Amino acid sequence: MTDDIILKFTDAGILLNDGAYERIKHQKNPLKFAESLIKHLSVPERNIFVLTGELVDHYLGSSPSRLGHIKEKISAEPYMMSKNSVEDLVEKESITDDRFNFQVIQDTSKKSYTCGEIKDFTAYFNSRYLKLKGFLSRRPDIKEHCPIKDVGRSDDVVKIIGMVNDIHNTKNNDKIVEIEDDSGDITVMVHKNNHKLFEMSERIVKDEVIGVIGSRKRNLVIASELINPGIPRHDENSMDFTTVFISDTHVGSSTFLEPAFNKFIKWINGNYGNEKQLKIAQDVKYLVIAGDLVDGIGVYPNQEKELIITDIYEQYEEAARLIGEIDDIKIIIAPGNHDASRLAEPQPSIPVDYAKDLFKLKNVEFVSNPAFVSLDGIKTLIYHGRSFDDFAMTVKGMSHQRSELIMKELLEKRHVAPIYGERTPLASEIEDHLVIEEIPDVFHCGHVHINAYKKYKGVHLINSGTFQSQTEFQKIYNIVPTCGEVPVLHHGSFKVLKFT
Ligand code: D5M
Ligand code: FE
Ligand code: ZN
Repeated sequence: MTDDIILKFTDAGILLNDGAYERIKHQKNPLKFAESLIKHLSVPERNIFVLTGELVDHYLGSSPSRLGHIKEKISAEPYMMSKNSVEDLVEKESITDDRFNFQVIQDTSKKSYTCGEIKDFTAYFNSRYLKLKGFLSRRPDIKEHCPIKDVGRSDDVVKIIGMVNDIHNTKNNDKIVEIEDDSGDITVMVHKNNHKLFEMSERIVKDEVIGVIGSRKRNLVIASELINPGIPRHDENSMDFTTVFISDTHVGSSTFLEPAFNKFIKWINGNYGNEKQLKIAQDVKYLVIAGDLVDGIGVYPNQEKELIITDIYEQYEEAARLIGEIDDIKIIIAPGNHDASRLAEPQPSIPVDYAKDLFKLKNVEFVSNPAFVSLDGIKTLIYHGRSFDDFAMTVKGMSHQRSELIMKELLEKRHVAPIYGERTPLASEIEDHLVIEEIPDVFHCGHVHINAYKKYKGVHLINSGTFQSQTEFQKIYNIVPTCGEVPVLHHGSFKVLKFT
């Protein structure tokens, strides 16, 4: 029954949020109710909508004329995600504190359901293709593109947009990129002697969407330009406060550096550090935690040998005890691959059941991975960084040590995890939530346990390292972590404070 309801809506291109699903499920005849609701919503083709509980309420209590309003409301906001719905689930005294202007712009927690049908898989890639093609189509250089199936009809300059199916080198070491769109597929060749272009082609990954300008030669397109969806240079927003970025604390692990973390907590509360550091602490308004708050259990073989707390609930209790010491600062927590959230990305926020004590803290907000939030107008894209493993392993010149290069590439590709089916588990839902829809002021990641920073086209790319010393697993991969080095944006300028 449950799946039947979801299936009916996904067939009509409608996503249900938790509230909507609950209301529909409790109708006398849920399937009949679903059918009549879908009829009234009349979703235009190719658009994906999120049906909220509030809209179902409107429908339940409305006359047909009121339904017109519902239609309007949904149609106007096809991709809008409403505010974090986690608070609906917890009894938590919410703080109405005017000092903070915290807004969730995009959070996928409880917003996405998949019925697990192969159809979802197609819908997922269609959604990705259409969104990324949208960015490319706005670029003057590739605006006038044609469907791949029409390439053979003209010998002129070829301009196409496609999703990458495969990349390999020929015997001569030229690059071959197989791309497809919704009309067909074609082989693109990049000559090794076209040095600059070839270098760019080395950074192409499977399943990203690119634009190609070139000329046709028999059944090949010889590329002269490769185009990313890209980002324009971003104007900086002014900031009269400080935001602190951490990740990968791994509470519960025997390698969690509690003394360093305690120093950090003392500093953030204004009770530790030299004069300069204390001055920074005074202005801290937000603390962002980009995943792997706890070490979790069973994440990799023999992990339990390195655990001090072997119960996930107790790990979160301990995290709540430590973080609960922080006063007067808004704390935003996203999950990582060690947290108790679903592993497939987008990861919904940490489930309430696992982290009750944390949820009770009045100054803590929980968001998904990835999440897009506004901190007093500073737009911050939070992403744990699991896809960095795929980039480090498969793309020339990329490594865990230089994650800022990967972050730059993700921004240009407008997707936080383009490679499908490798190390990063992705949920094939009917909408691709991993597309970077809006340009952030700050792109904050973790996962690699190594600090990194770069200002790219006006965007702060920050990797916040770790509070965990090297594990046995990381020894095998030769990953040397930077521990207790905390990046901050102090009135817009980047600084690192050390707590080791
Ligand atoms: O990741 C800790 C570190 O280990 C980080 O630098 C990434 C690396 N790592 C984790 N999983 C993998 C896989 N599967 N391949 C390669 N490198 C990996 P953490 O998420 O904290 O365990
Ligand atoms: Fe980690
Ligand atoms: Zn991680």
